[in-house]
Amino acid sequence: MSIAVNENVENKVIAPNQNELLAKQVIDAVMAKGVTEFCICPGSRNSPFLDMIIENEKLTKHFWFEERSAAFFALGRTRESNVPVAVIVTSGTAVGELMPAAMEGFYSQTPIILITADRPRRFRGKGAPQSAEQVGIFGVYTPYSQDIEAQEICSLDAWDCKTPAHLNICFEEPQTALRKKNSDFTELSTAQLHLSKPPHTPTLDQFLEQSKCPMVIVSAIADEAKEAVAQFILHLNAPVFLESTSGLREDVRLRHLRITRTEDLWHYSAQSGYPIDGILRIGGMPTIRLWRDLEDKPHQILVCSISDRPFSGLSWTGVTCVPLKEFFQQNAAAKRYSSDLSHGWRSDDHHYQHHLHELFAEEPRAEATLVHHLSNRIPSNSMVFLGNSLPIREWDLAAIDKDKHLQVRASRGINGIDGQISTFLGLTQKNRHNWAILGDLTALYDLAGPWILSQMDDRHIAIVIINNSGGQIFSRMFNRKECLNPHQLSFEPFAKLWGLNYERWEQIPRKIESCQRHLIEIIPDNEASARFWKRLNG
Ligand SMILES: Cc1ncc(C[n+]2csc(CCOP(=O)(O)OP(=O)(O)O)c2C)c(N)n1
Repeated sequence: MSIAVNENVENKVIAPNQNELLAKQVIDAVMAKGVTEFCICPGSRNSPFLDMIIENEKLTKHFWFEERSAAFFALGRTRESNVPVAVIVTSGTAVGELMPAAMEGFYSQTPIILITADRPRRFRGKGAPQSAEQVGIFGVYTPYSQDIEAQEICSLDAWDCKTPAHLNICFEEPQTALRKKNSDFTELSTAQLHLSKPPHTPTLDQFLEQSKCPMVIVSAIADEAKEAVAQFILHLNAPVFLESTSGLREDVRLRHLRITRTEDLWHYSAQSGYPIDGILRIGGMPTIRLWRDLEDKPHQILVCSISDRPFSGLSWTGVTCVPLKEFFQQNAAAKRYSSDLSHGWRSDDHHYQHHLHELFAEEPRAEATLVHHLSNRIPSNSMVFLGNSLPIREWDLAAIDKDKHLQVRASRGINGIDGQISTFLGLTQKNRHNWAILGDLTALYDLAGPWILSQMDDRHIAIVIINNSGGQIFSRMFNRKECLNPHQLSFEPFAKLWGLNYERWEQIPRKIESCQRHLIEIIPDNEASARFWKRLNG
């Protein structure tokens, strides 16, 4: 039987450094059980634990990027040392990856402790990026489990120390927590707002009636809905961010409305005379940062989500879940915004794009530049699968604008870095060239994926691994190198293992020969990438 110790408490007072306090309480409770060894799988959600554990010299730390192996390693260490070992993972599929070790630990009576970071409870059922229903996820295999938010007690006193235990820790959003940390308690009213009843979900008509400066974001949509959505945006005439998975990013008809700068977007749009007061999201869950910022802006920004998926991704507003093609065909004659309103912003964005292209020339080995050139050389009509956040961000920003009829795909249900090679191989088509672009850790996560190749008929497959020696998406978030899981591995033996033709590129060749079954390792210059981002976004 699962012991759910803490119930949801509404409208409680939130301390400024709540994430640190909560993390400390959990680590203290775990150490009180004699634990001195931790397997750490860094991610953004579990970051409140990291400094605390790394700085504690009494603790032994093992860094992993692959949660399934980390949990099995903890299992082995626990059996060897006769003392429970803890595994700390981030939210999302990282949690699911602990299941096999939990099952083994249950039947072999091995007391590992599974510590999973989660988003605040108010996100549950919302399908927000990298958040899943984690409470009770291991079922009977973790007879002791606790779900804990700030100011609740973490205790392992009632744990039998024989079977795996699960501690699910709900951290406040990093930016909310940081803002609270840097401010006084006058912020508490905003925090309490988060925990109170969500405002109602506006219909499209209500949204258009109320929003004076809206921005549209189009994320993944079905191919059949593309034309109806394009027509709707054209008529609406409001600035739009087109994610590459929308299939509309390169649509010339929308070019004059397309915004490309996403960094500090609130600030820059307002500075250009267009203070965004409403976001109209169309399609899947947006990947851009702006969407996450919205969590902090209830009652400041009006949000209208129209999707064929039932997830709003925000704790404080819902979603209109409809078949997109029919919905936008019926709503094609929506309100029209004047071009004058957003003229300043769109022209500033144009300068930004110019600067971006200058940087492609000046920083030829920056990762985004390499993605730009790669997008140019990938054959027209290819399917392009983007495996993880950084390549997605880079493709959205830097891929060429020419419409080559690429079919861009990504697995953005819950943003896991697991299973990406296999998903790509499953998506490949016989009548297209198929290209995957993956980070090195993402590729390493799915080393067995190419197993299926020998059972697949002939098709053009190129697996591109951007080997930047670790999880560089975290380079701006963590000061500590170990959190990036740095390494010096080469993928040449991996290609050989699965009979793939191997190429190593430091620059993208002018002409790419036909790739039948290729593994291409791209080696960017990390310093050039850092300079690139700094020069682009200041
Ligand atoms: C299964 C899973 N575990 C952990 C994470 C957290 N996470 C997000 S991106 C990332 C690092 C990815 O590194 P890499 O594939 O090398 O890509 P890069 O950031 O360098 O482009 C991690 C660990 C996740 N999303 N999914």
